[in-house]
Amino acid sequence: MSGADVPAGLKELLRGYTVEVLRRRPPSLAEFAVQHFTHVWEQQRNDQNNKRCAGCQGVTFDAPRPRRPAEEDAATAGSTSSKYSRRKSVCAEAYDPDEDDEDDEDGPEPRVVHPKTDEQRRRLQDACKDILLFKTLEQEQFSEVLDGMFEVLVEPQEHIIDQGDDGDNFYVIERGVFDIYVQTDGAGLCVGQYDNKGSFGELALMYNTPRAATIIATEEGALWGLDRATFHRLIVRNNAKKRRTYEAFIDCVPLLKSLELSERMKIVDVLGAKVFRDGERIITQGETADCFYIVESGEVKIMIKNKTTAGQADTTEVELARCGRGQYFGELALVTNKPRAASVYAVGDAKCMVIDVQAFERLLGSCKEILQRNISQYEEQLVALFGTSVDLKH
Ligand code: 1OR
Ligand code: 1OR
Repeated sequence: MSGADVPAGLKELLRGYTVEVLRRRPPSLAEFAVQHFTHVWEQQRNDQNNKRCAGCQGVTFDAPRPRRPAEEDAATAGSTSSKYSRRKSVCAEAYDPDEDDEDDEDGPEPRVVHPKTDEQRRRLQDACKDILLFKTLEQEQFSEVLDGMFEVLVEPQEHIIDQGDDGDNFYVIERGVFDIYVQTDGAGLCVGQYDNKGSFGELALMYNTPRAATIIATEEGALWGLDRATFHRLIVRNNAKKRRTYEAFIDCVPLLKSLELSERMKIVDVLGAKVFRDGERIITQGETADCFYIVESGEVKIMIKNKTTAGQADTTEVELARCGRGQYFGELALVTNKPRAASVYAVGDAKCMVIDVQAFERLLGSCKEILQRNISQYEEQLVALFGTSVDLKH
């Protein structure tokens, strides 16, 4: 066939597909081709639509719901983006954080700023200080995130998110208890709860999927929302960097070996990173658990409180084990739904990846067998060490 017979763009199209195959190594080439070319096609359509609608940011909002007091405040304070309007219809943009890396040809997108009083900013900073998704952001990006957040007051029984809807905002909890419901076979099942801390609503925005769960306030509360466009610009782009940083490391974490590459990448997308100084306590025995750790560098030691023969707690601690690079800890309380069984301290400076309990349950369910097996080993070691037999799992 002569060069003139090859339709324009074909080579680039096939080259793009080949590069993605080599990079992602999908299990099914045909299935991946469908996804890849659908994505390319949708992007071309979006580009055309965006050109037709100059100035439109490609996001359609339904009629806004009635505003609550906090939203009114933000609006009258001159905030610059849409408020708490629920997103019903969005263009299907397939997810690829790598492609999201650069500012588009039209230059950087406008920065969204919701003005806040000093008191609001203080409350916001406090609510955001432990949010894992923000832990790997540069300072500049983090302050853009804070600028872009707006306060949302909620009432008891209010549905913040409904499963199946398109994603509009990401939410950080300032206060309040929120139930997580997942619909299976027509029945809604409460699968978990956020208790006055944490965040939700990231999945639909990260992967352009319908909302995966329903979130209902059980009492009056307060949230901070971040709109989809700002979330994309700051968090999803940062995920591309995170994937590159952690790809090699996560590939050699023994616990995660059995997962598909795409599943391992989903773990990277939601993890946070924390550095602990020599001697710093990471986990406290007896406390309730809300996350799980993998050691990225350095070492940690697991210490358990000594029991006297009378069965009373003693303040001295005994070292049970150490964990180094690639090893995990803090799974026991999450698997057993019990308080932390031991305390954990950094030995020298230690950097850990942190995964919250909801992501742990969602993403590591298929690793439960390995986790259970290791917990059985703890039980055997306990017998050898203390001569006591304990059933840690029940
Ligand atoms: P989203 O944008 O899909 C619903 O909107 C949010 O609920 C979701 O993001 C998560 O932030 C949050 N499965 C799916 N989504 C969950 C889950 C969850 N928990 C919280 N969310 N599971 C429960 C794990 C305790 C797995 C259920 C099978
Ligand atoms: P966690 O969520 O209970 C403390 O928080 C963590 O320390 C725990 O999860 C485990 O990851 C770890 N051997 C090794 N690691 C342990 C042990 C253990 N207990 C807790 N962790 N044991 C065997 C003793 C020779 C003691 C079992 C009670």
